Amino acid sequence: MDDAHYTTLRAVLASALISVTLTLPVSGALAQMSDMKKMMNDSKMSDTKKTTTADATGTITALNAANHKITFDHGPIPAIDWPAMKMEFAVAPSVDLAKLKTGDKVKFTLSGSGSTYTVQSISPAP
Ligand SMILES: [Cu+2]
Repeated sequence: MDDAHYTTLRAVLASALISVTLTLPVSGALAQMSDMKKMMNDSKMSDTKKTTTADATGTITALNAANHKITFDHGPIPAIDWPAMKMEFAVAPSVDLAKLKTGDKVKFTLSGSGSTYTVQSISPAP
């Protein structure tokens, strides 16, 4: 083998080595990223698909008519695995907030998914 061929062979080997060392980690990272994207898409899709409805009881602690929101001090909601807490909800347009007042004890229905639930109905608690 003359010098020129040897040099060419070394250059080919070196570039092959470099491309192997560079390609492996990059393609590995890309595969991980696409896996993560797939997982994120899957969880997003299942979140939007899976709408849960739950009944609850609570006391109205605040009414926000301008934004059509209501705050309940509500009891545990086993259907969606929630402990008792005080929190604000968006209220469906069909619900008339004008009939309600702070301090009212009510039953209400939620529907939604993940941590985003909307109040679908409100009625006086017995
Ligand atoms: Cu809550």
